[in-house]
Amino acid sequence: MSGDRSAYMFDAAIVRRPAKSVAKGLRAENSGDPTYEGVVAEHDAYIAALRSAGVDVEILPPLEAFPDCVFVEDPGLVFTQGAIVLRPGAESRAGEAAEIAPVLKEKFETVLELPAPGSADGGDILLTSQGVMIGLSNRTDLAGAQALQTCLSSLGLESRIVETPEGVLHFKTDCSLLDDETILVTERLARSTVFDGFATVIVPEGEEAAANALRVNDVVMVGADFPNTIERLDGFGYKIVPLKTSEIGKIDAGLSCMSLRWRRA
Ligand code: CIR
Repeated sequence: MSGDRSAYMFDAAIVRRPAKSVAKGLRAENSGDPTYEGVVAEHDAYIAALRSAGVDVEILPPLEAFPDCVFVEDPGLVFTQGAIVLRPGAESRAGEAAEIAPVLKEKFETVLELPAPGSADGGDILLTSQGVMIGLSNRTDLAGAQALQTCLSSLGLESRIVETPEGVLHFKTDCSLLDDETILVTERLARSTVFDGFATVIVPEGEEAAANALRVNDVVMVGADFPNTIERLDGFGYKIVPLKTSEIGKIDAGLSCMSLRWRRA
């Protein structure tokens, strides 16, 4: 990557308030609807944690027409070098791109739009100290991933296309950056060679959803319902901020998906 700075140092972020329609959010399996109040409480705690970690957070208004709009990570990508408006792979989320575009244009001098054809979700994109990884999934297809590589390269960012395990929503559902050398990853993703060249911490069995953690500056935000993962990371010396994710977890979400984060130039 352009690489003189850590991939987890952020001073700015965008979040979007949950819509009342969030109870209708997409999910692979139904374990009951999340409550609006519950999602709001989790979202409020998340914003507070970002702010305590030293990030300026701008809060966008909810979009009732888009039940999944709180997952603002998916329709866009942001870097110090510029932003990219993506094309979300789920039909019900496609319109979120047009909603995030003007926000990004206000904040970044360079804003690229993912050229057609293909789709790509921000949840499939992991920024590391060794470049950007683009996970192929049901939301990010090869055409979208290749188009994204062109955009990233014009921002001066190197990237490579990798596989997401079968049946997993997004690449980052199963992994997150812990520091410049280390990835938190599920056993099933660690079995591939994707993270050769990195150290890995494997998420304990039964806590796979904990893999979508979020390193921000000095802290690692981790789902509060995953005590074994928290203990493991604590043992490695990471400063953990546990955050409740049980409501958003019902609609297949974790911690990275609720913000777009970057370090200002
Ligand atoms: C969806 O299926 O699109 C939402 N219910 C969850 C999106 C989670 N996004 C993410 O992890 N980046």
